[in-house]
Amino acid sequence: MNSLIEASRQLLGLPVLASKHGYEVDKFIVLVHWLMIVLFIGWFTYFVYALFRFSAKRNPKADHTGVRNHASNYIEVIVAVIEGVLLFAFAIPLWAQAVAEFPDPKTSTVVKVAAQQFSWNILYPSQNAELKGQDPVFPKQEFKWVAADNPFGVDKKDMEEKKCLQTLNELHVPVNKPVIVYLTSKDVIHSFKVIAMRITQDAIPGMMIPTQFTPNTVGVYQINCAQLCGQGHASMAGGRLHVDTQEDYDKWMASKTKSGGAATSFE
Ligand SMILES: [Cu+2]
Repeated sequence: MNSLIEASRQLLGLPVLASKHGYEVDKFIVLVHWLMIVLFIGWFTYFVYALFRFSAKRNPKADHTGVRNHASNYIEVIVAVIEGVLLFAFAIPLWAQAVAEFPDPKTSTVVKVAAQQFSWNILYPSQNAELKGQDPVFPKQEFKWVAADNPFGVDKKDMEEKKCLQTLNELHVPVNKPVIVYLTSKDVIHSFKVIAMRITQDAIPGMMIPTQFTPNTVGVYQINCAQLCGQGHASMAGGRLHVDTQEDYDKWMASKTKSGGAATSFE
């Protein structure tokens, strides 16, 4: 079964996969495609058959009785059963697993992401050494502090004291460690999509929605906006997820926060 799934992944040309749970998503995509292929071949064959069988030449007089057997009913029931199996045996368990295995923030890389027209703002929690291994601590935030140069509405002084890093379009995470992204938006509805991680989550103004994944391959991956959000929508594909080795990640973080506080960087 697994080699058949793998062969199908290759045949469908599914994109690069770099997260732990992603294979299960691919498996589901493959199964849905198999069903679609079978339906396509079935319908197309019937279409060609109908062109000849019911041509005006062969049937000069209309038949008002129509279909006399129940083949189409049986086929519909079979297709519905297969769709039910896909939903209850694959899709729902996949989702239930993602919810049940929500990682512990203490042992995860936790970031807040605020989407805006047309980029991704990323806020890291306090990098103070004494806080490592504890629940992430973010700077104080207020709606009234939100401004063009302060998308998270943070208290800048508090941010400096807590050594919190803010970046633009550049999300670094260490490999093989769960990542929790708390998503929101500053303006309209966006959608945070990292294809290589097989995650997509809407970013909605006024809400803070968590999404999670565990990257398992070092590399640089594109962050896309999957919700048409305005004229510059396409440029949101400029977001980059850097999956680093723990060593490289520590180096990057140190280089950004070494200035001793003012750890805000807008690149
Ligand atoms: Cu967008």
